[in-house]
Amino acid sequence: MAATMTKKDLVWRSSTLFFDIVYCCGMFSRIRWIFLFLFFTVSQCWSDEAYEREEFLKREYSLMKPYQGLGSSSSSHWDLLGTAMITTEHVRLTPDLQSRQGAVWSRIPCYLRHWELQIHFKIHGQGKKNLNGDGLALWFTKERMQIGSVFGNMDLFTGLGVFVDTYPNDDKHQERVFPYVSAMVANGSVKYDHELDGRPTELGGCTAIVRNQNHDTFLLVRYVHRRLTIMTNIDGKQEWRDCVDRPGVHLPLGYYFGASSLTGDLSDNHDLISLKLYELTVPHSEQEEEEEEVTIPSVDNMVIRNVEIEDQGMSGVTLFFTIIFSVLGCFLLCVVGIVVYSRWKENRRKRFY
Ligand SMILES: *[C@@H]1O[C@H](CO)[C@@H](O)[C@H](O)[C@H]1NC(C)=O
Ligand SMILES: [Ca+2]
Repeated sequence: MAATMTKKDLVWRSSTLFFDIVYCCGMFSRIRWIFLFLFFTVSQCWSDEAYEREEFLKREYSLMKPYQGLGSSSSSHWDLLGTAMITTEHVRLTPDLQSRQGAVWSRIPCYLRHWELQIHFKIHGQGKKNLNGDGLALWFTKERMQIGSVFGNMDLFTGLGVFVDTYPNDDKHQERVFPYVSAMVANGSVKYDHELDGRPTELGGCTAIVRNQNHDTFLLVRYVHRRLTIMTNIDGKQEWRDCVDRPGVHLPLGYYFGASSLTGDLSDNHDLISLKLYELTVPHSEQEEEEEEVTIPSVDNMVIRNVEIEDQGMSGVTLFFTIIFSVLGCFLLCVVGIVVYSRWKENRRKRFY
């Protein structure tokens, strides 16, 4: 989509520039008509491409402007939950206020085998860097409409979660720059570890500086041939960058799309501008191997890492306090020893005189 837009923009810009040149040279009769013809042919081709893409856009799983009737009317394909609120410009999952949870959930389970979800979102607020939170999540899960601790959704979910985590809870692993995008697939018995920012269960991730940006920010989640791909388009350059690419991801059919967000002591506005779901078509021959039905979400060769075991020995802070207390303890022992010794000496002297 984004690429198509850029191409069109380019055609438009170069065409106006060309007109200017043509006008300047004063030869605007024949050349202009030839060029006009060329221009319309070319732009027609590109809009055809865009039109074809539009055909695959599944409106029943997409959320776009205008949001009239969203959540309330019976014809709406989405439900609102918690603090989620509609304006003309966006669906605000949470405002920049403490302790809020909001979500939108698709009403219709999705039975498409190959799909791509494009999310246009905006995270912004008053808080200084790293004094904001907690981020938002996209879901493709068995459950829907549950308020909870995992970016506003329930823990122990079944399915796929993609997180845009804007607050580093885990201050031991400073090497990671936040906001951080990551993905998790769970079968209903795996907890999201908030204190470790989900590290033990993540399939992969990347840093994504998405907060308080003046340009548009997008995320793409693609699921084709059991391959999960996540890309970001957050620099205002209209190009997709790789973030997660993981084969062997097994997701059942008939789950629900959703988006949720949570604020705690720290907050942000978490706004959704659009969610666009595209059905992707793949050659039939390649589909055969995937005929057997998945009932429980899983990822091939996935090991839930125990991050606590990873860092062996004492952390810097523990070591510091251990040393301080040992030194203090020794010092105290010496003082007590000296006092006791001098008392004993004094007593002995008193006995002699
Ligand atoms: C759910 O996932 C956990 C962790 O990967 C695994 O130990 C457990 O066996 C799975 N349960 C089912 C029912 O597949
Ligand atoms: Ca976090």
